[in-house]
Amino acid sequence: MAIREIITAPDPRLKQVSTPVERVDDELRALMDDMLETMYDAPGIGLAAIQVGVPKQVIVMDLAREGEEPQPRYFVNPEIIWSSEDTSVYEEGCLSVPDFYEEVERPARCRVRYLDYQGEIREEECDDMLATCLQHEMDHLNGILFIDHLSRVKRDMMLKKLTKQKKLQKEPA
Ligand code: GNR
Ligand code: NI
Repeated sequence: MAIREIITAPDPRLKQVSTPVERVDDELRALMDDMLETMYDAPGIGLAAIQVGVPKQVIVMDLAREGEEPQPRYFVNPEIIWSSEDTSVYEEGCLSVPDFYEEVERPARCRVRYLDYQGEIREEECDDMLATCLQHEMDHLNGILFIDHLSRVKRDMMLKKLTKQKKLQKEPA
């Protein structure tokens, strides 16, 4: 397993639309293992493959709280097959948008069909943090960041600060 570099905005790679996986094999499981390790190291509660530069429909997640048993989850080729009319609002963050947190409104519940770590087809009804995180990650697979759900003014201000931050990191002290 290896920790991979997480891409941060603004970066054109984060706008790519990810393509479906053809086969869940050992090579794909190695990617999922790396993604999980990268996510735990960050730390974060979810990660989409495009965040490490791989435009495949792969998501890893662990919503266990500190001190609880780890609960790694893997979603390959996820499809949301139903979303609730009622919505909920969560304060979201993103490893690709470091240090910014804003409230985002999304369907409160959804039903997802996906392939698991073994390549078995599964369906699950999601609510609460699982619904929010899954929709956040599915957005990544479509090249969308949580800041794309905010007003243009807020988004542009964040992108400007992120660009400035990147410049400062590149320049010698
Ligand atoms: O670690 C993360 N926390 C989080 C909090 C609220 C809503 C979504 C998330 S996902 C984020 C990790 C990440 O960037 N996944 O793409
Ligand atoms: Ni994210």
